[in-house]
Amino acid sequence: MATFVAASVLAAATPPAPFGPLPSERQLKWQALEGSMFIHFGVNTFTGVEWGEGTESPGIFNPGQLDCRQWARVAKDAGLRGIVITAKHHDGFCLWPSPLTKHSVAQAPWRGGTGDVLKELSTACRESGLGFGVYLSPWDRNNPKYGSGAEYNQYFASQLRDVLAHYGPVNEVWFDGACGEGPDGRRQTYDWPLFVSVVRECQPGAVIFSDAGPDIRWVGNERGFGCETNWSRLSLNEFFPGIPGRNEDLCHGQRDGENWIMAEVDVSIRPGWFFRETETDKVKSVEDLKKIWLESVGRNCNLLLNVPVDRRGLIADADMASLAGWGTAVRAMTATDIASAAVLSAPSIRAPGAAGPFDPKATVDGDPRTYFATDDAVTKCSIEYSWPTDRRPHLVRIDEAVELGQRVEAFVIETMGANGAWTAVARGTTIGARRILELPPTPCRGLRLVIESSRACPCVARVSIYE
Ligand code: FUL
Repeated sequence: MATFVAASVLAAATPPAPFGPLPSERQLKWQALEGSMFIHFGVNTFTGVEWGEGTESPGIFNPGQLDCRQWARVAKDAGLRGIVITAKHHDGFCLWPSPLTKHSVAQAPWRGGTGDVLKELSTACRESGLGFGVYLSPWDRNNPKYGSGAEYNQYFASQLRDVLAHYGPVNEVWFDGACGEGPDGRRQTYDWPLFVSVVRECQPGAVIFSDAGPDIRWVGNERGFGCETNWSRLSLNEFFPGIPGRNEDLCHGQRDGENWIMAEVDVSIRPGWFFRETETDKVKSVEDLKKIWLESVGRNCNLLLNVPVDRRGLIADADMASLAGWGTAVRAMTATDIASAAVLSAPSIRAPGAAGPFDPKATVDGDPRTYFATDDAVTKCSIEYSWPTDRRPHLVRIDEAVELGQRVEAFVIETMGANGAWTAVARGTTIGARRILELPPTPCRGLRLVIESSRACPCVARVSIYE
């Protein structure tokens, strides 16, 4: 008999089988960053236009006080974990001394033509433990080869190699889908498979962003939100960079998409992507940034918050003030997690037992690799957190164990009042890497996560209940 019990517990303790497409190592690593800073900087900073024409003189680029360590400090204080810089925007001006063109910092008065923004920024990011990413626009309004077909594609591939080979680890490569006219009115057909292969060869750890992945996708808007129902899935064979008319799909993901593709929310702290003095009174407020955080990081997306550097080469005071206030606010909002001090229970546990690996404790142990799970056949379940005295949680965060795929489709957060009755206080559909929900400010003695619908047995890695 004893042998039989041990054997059946062992059998039931088998981990759940993966469901649907799964994230790669590089995707998992990137997802854990949650938020990064985007920096648009270049000749447009000095002309005030959004899309330079490629005819700007490198002579205008002279950010006399440029300090990448300031950028890194501001990003870090705001709680962001990486920086992605426009190494080259559509105007073709290169922020590094590219040997392949004369349209670069090497022709600028800045640092007497010996400056290299990518070198200074990659060093600052490494020193501060931030990820370092690059935006390299394939659309190049300066390069005479643009529009030539294979010749320009080879040129762009060499330029990519140049950027990816000389500045240490790059964690994100950002491809804009824009494909306009070159200096002589010609358009280019981009060789995406070639560009992707160069990134894989030079920086196998870097995720590649575009409307069509192959690692992470655009969220379909530049206003700072992900959709409430958001699958980290997309059938890549239906998409290409710059694809028109699919923004809804990009926002929601595709429930039955064949590839694992999480969304990134890119949004600017100012009305434009590049710095303009005239927009300094329109810098987003701490409240605006909090809303963006809840609706991006809190909706299974990573945030890429653009903070354009000014003509001095510094982040301006107004932007710094909003970012610092926002960082402080998010830290305060998430400082007190009362889930780990709660008494935990769940009516249905995979392989129940005193220290079962799939026990609800896994949701509060601070280890993203452990998770609560139910038996394979159980797709509705709940986990309850209770306290001996009244608590006032204002925010709940739930993470699925996405290394096993995305499963949950509908859930409710209920709280228990002093009279012992349960009331639904928040609802959601998908969870994914993380879902953060605000709660009404009513006291409660218990809170439970009720999963109403899941496509396979739920696997919950984390529940944080912030008071
Ligand atoms: C767009 C570009 O055309 C904008 O200038 C900006 O860089 C934005 C992030 O991507 O497609």
